[in-house]
Amino acid sequence: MLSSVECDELISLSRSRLQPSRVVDTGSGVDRAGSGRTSRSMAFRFRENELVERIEKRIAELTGYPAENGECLQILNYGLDEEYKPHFDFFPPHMVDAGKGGQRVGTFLIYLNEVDEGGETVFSKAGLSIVPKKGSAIYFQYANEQGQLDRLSVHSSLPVKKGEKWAATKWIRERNIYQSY
Ligand code: PD2
Ligand code: ZN
Repeated sequence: MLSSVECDELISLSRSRLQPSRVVDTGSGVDRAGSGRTSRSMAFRFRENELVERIEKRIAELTGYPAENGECLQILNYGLDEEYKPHFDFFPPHMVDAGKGGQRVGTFLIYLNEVDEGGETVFSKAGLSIVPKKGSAIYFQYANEQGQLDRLSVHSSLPVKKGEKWAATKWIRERNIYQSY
């Protein structure tokens, strides 16, 4: 998906902008620093620079969804023992903001480095475990056109046991996010 140089460039552009990751509290709808996610992250603005725009175009070509359906590209950095506990990427249906692209339908996750130990992405119900490989990506969808959500998509990032982990995520919505209705 990405060359080694592109991976390194994403890491160096994001490093100084990392913040503790936040999760949306599915009970209150409040965005908060969450216990299930101990990584640090940042988001590039849509088409922020030439590299980000090129990656956004590539994701659009591969998924068939227009780049405008993609949320801003997020960079995740997990240090030792940091993880992302099991979760769904889609929103609880009552929290979907219909004016801003609607529900999430798929996730495009790119690995930016190789982790010395740990850091696998695990789909426990689907029986899949993916070892991060620099420049490679996974893509999974969890919503169909009837708005049905696939609970087999529950997934996590296992704790990093040696080294660190870098990844880039593009969450894809059912509609354009950047145009208002
Ligand atoms: O970094 C990962 O492997 C991971 C695992 C689960 C990323 C996400 N979810 C995500 O970005 O949603
Ligand atoms: Zn996820």
